[in-house]
Formats: sequence, C-alpha cells, structure tokens
Amino acid sequence: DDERMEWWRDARFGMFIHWGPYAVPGGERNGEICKGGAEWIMDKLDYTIEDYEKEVTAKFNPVEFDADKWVKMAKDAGMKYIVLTSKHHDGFCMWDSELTDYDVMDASPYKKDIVKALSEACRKADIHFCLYHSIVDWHQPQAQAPLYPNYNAGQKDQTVVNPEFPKYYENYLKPMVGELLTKYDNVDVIWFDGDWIADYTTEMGKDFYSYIRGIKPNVIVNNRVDKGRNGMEGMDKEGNFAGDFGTPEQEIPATGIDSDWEACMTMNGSWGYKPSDTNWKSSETLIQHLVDIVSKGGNFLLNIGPDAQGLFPPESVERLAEMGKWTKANGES
Ligand code: JFZ
Repeated sequence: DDERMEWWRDARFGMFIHWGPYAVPGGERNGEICKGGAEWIMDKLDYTIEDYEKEVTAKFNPVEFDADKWVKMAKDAGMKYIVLTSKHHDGFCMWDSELTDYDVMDASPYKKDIVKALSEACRKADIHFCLYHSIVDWHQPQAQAPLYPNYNAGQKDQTVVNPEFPKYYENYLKPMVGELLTKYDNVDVIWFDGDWIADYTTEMGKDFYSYIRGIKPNVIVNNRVDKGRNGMEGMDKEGNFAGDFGTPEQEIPATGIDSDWEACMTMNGSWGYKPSDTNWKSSETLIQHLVDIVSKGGNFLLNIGPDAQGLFPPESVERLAEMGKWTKANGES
C-alpha cells in the first residue's frame, strides 16, 4: 500500500476547488446573505428544488472557464494535485453523466463537460486529478430531496431517513462514481463527504471502498467514505475501516500523527464563491499553515471558490502567486 500512497505522501500541497451552480448566487438571495459556506445556500436560504433549478442551475454558464489556466495557477503555486467537486450537496453533476439529466450538459446552458476539461488539463500538466463527491444529495428523490424545502440539515432533525436511500446508493451514487472512474481515467483520489447523514451506513462505506478499488486498484479514498468519519476519526485505531487518509478541516493537529492525513482549508470563510466574505487569510498565514502541516507529515489542501464566470477570485489569485514564490524559493521542485 505504500506504493499506492507514495505520490500522495510526496505531494504535500494540493488545490481544493468548490465549484458548481452555487457560484451564481455567491451566498446571497434577495439581499439576504447565507451563513457559513455559500455552497450550502440551497439549504440555508430555503430554496425549493424548482427554485434552485430555475434561479441557480439554469443560470450557471461559466463562459470564462479555462481549465489550463486553473491548472497553471495550481502548478505555479507549488501544488501537485487538484480536487474538484464533481457533485456537491445540491446534487448538480459537473460532467456528462449517463445517470441523470441534472448535469452540466442538460440542466445548465453551459453544455461542456467540466470534469473532462479539468482532467485533461491536469494530465497535460502532470498534476494529479482528484474528485470530491457528496454522499448527501438534496436533489435526488431517493436521497434528501423529499425533505426540501423547509429542512435545514444543519439545524433540524438529522435522524430522518429516506427509506429509499439504499436504492439511491446502489443505483445512483455508486454507479456514478464508477462512471467517473472509467470515463476519466486519471482520477487518483475520491474525496467523499456527507457521510454524517443517518441514511448512510458503514456497510455502504465498506462496499463503496471495495467497489472503487475493484474498478481502479490504485485509487486513494478519504476517511469520509466510512460513516461519521469527520476529521481524523477512524484513522487512529488499528484495523478500523476508514479509507486511506484522515481529513481535518480548518484545523491543524497539534502534533504529528501516525497515519496519513490532509488538512483542508479555505482562504476566506467559505468553500463556495462568496464575495461578501472578505475575511481573507494573509499569504503569510497560509504559508505558515503549509509549513506547519508539512512539518507534521500532512498534506495541505487549500480551497478556491471560483465565480460563476469561471474565474478565481482576485484575492485567491494573489495568494496563490505569493505561495508560489515561497514554494519556489523553499521547496524541492
Ligand atoms: C463539508 C461540506 O458540507 C462543506 O460544504 C465542504 O464541502 C466541506 C469541505 O465539507 O462540511 C464539513 C464536513 C466535515 C466537517 C465539517 C464540515 N467536520 O469534520 O467537522
């Protein structure tokens, strides 16, 4: 397994990209600004599924998106891999999926396969291409959709289960990840999220993990493939199933850890594009985090929330460039 993990352990620094239709409202609806991550706006500001399709998804047309430019910015910053959201909790699929029409080809005017474009740009530039994929799905009738609107997963009863969820898992979520792994043959990590929902089980997680490795033995999977594996949970117990690496979020463990881990972090306070959040961490702070994380044996996955046109916020571009200067002066590459 050391061989499979080798590139990832050596990588140290990667780019998280939270991108989807939620970039259109950018955390704001009718003058109201949603709390926390702007990628949660559907839930936070109580869109019905129909509202969201009409006001958000149907307006997602990022004509300025240039995959090569994004990959170059990552590479120049010293990053070795990119993790793109293929599907976030809103359920919108950023590739041409055979399993749904709620994707970039059929539900938005853009009609170009974003996963494909970025995977090809990464291949050309020798950057590892990875995907974040949400287990939670607010749009799928067999997942959380029946609870919308008037359901706030962050505040209300999280023990509510959709009895159809096993069908969603078996016939939609699982083959979808299989589709991604076969259509885009350079996917190196599947980064799961949404494992906290009551519907999802450890049995599903185990099945999912072996299904993925069965399709592509060298793929690396994070600990959120198992149920309730936030942060470093599951990574400290011998033989306890929890994927391949832990995922502390917005925090850095106090000391080195004896298993693989990756700290993910935002540059302001939101994963998705949120122009109202101007609370940017300085380049110095971000470089300190990188040093701190790497010295403790972890990887740093630093997030960008591109806008609805397909551009990185200028504040992010600036910080990436500063970090690139530093990694060039201090790194091995
Ligand atoms: C999740 C998502 O809900 C969020 O939108 C973003 O994609 C982020 C990377 O992951 O949010 C989480 C997941 C785990 C924890 C907190 C928020 N956790 O470990 O405490």
